[in-house]
Amino acid sequence: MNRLQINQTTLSLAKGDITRCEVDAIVNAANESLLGGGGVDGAIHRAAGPKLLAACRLLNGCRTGEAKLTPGFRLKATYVIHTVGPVWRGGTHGETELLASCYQKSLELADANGIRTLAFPAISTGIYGYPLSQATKIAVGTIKTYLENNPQTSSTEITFVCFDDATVHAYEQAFEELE
Ligand code: AR6
Repeated sequence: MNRLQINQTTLSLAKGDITRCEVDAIVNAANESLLGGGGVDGAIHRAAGPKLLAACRLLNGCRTGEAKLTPGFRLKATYVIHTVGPVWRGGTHGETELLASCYQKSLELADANGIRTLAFPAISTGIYGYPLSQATKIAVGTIKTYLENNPQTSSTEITFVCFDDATVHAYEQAFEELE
């Protein structure tokens, strides 16, 4: 299964490169400096161009579990929501709550800005080492709860953009477990 409908919002999966998404906002899996890095963060900064780094410099970083908004500059996406996932340290350092907070705060920021279409990467599951099956369950579960509790959300389409097959599979499993 790769699609869920919750009130007015469709939650779905896509395989590909998030920098190419034609959506109102893409989410960046950033670090606390917000000054760029590897993985999806590096790809977003390369695609958006140097103005993104200049905009990020004005934000004074971002704490883990929080989210901040910039324009998308050269991206097709109008905005980038930068959030900072937790580094996996065995699961006993508040990782679950911090990862859930990334999704929650990103959705709140999307609503505050009237964003309708939104794409998420699998936050923390690359360089930060969060186990994929646990991370995807938190992502889907947190978003589902948010949408159930916020029927007036501006989001109509939320996509999990997966860079590889393992990530697609993990989201499919997470969707199935909600049924
Ligand atoms: N489109 C979609 N997903 C992608 C893309 C892309 N273009 N590139 C990578 N991914 P990661 P993290 C996937 O490592 O674990 C940076 O240095 C990737 O396969 O990007 O949160 C930051 O500055 C994985 O599934 O983010 C931080 O220091 C997912 O995106 C640190 O990495 C997240 O992997 C954050 O680590």
